Amino acid sequence: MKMAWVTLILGLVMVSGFAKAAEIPFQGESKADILANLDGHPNEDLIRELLTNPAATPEIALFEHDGYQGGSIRLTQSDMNIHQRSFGDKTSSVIVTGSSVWVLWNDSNFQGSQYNVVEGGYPKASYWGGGNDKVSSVQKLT
Ligand SMILES: [Ca+2]
Repeated sequence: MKMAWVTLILGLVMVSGFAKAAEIPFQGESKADILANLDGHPNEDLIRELLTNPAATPEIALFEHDGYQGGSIRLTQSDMNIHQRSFGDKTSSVIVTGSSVWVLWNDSNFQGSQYNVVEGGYPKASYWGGGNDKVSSVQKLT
């Protein structure tokens, strides 16, 4: 009986610990700063949707140019070769929505240099620590 209580309490501590770990603050450029510069932005509607009305499923949006400009692709799960979406070696900025952890890989098949990103706005490659026009695969960790 005592063991059952210990197990229950340990379980509760672990669950609350995981809940806390999931509450990572918005990283990179702040949401307020992104929204403040959106009027007339070529991807204004998409960015507003991502930031103010995100889908229930965590998502990563890759943009062709700095500042969330140019063409884009949106992923809700891993993609081991974004060259097949004609988006290989193009990513210059990224927005992640929802509580999730993603890895940006320089090579396809989740290989080469890797950079973790969580919910946030990354207006250029230096924000995630990688190089411009390098991402070839994207892995969703959680
Ligand atoms: Ca680019």
